[in-house]
Amino acid sequence: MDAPNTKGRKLRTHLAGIQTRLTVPGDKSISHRSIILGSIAEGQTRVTGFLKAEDCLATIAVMRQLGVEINEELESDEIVIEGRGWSGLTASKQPLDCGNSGTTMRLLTGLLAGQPFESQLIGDASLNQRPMGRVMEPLGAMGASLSGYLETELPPLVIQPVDKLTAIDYEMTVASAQVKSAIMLGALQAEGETTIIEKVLSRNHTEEMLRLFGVDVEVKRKAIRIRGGQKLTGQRVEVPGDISSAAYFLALGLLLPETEIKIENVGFNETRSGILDVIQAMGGDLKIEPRDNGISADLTVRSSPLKNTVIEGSIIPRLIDELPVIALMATQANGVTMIRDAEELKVKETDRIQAVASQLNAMGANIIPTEDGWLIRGQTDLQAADVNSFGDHRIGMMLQIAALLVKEGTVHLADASCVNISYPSFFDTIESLEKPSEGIK
Ligand code: SPQ
Repeated sequence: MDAPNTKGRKLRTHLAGIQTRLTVPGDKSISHRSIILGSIAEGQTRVTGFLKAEDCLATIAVMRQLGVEINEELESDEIVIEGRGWSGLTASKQPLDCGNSGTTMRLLTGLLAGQPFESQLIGDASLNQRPMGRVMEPLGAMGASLSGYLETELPPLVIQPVDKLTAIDYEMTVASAQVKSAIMLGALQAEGETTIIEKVLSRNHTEEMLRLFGVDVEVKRKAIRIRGGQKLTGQRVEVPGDISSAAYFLALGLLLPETEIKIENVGFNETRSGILDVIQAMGGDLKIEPRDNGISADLTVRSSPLKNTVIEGSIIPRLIDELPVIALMATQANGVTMIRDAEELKVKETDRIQAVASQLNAMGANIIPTEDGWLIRGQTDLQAADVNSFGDHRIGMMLQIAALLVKEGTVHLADASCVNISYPSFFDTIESLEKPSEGIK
């Protein structure tokens, strides 16, 4: 495992009055899945718009270790995967390093549970603290042989081959797309038909992409049915911009005075668009222009006085990764915002409930962390401070947006290079923001 990359950075501060348009890099969830599904498909898969960031590059490296040929076409900016089918993967002599990526480790656990060789999955210090029991339990019920570090449910994980996997009926205990996806990848290698019942819907990229690759997945309300033994066929995958990356610029456009920001070609999927509902509930000026491709939209935001809101219940999985920057928006709104039912934030790359509260409070915010969210007092003046991302890309990027609201002094971010996990060009885009004379055409 590589040593963590912990470079600090003096953040850009005090920005006002910008009119700009930009694009954000490809969707992280779809990029991971394009590599994993392309690898087990028969034939070639070509991916455009792939996110070349540390998490997705970890998925590529792992699939290469399992014998898959994955090439970058420099001229066309495509990733080309020579699919090996379900039976074409080969054992890796070395452990499979998932880096910082929960998606890589959990989806790979589902895939490797049905393979006829032993695998070891390792990760960095953050990933080693993230719960894997949530995938070990349902896959174990299918007959998979999985063990965690020293009999815990934490990584590293060892996956032993078994004679066969058997279909299960499973009611999800957490709203998690990673768990749901791991079960689906196991189910496709199992005898019989697996049923997954979701209490609260989580992002549905795996269901949608399995269908694209020719798999019959039945989704009726909260029940997913999937038969074992189905093959995947190589496809073309177009990855739209990541709404989780766009979220930082949506917040910026709303919070900065005299500002308009248009973000083009952002992935538009009902299971991921909770932040847009929240912006509207807070009275934000947001224009959504869906594109003809049916998968993305152009989003335009303008400076707005925001009002407080309550965020809870079934919307939480639809905006879980955006909650740190939504919390920042709430520090500038009128009144107290309450966010609850978000206890999953405690088991992300860091404890995001504590990280958001401690770092924004260090900048002058008034946030009370709770067991499952925050109480956030609005209209607080943010001031310069030394802050820390704790190695969590979403905390680091949120703090940079907060710094742009600071009028005086220096904001230093420890562990700034973690933005490379999902958005390597983030600080370049921040540096390029300026006030053009003509505005958006
Ligand atoms: O991959 P990882 O590390 O879990 O990344 C995060 C993120 O903030 O980028 C969470 F920390 O996103 C998850 C997301 O929270 C990506 C994901 C997916 O692609 O399936 C699903 C969500 O996690 P979960 O546990 O709710 O399924």
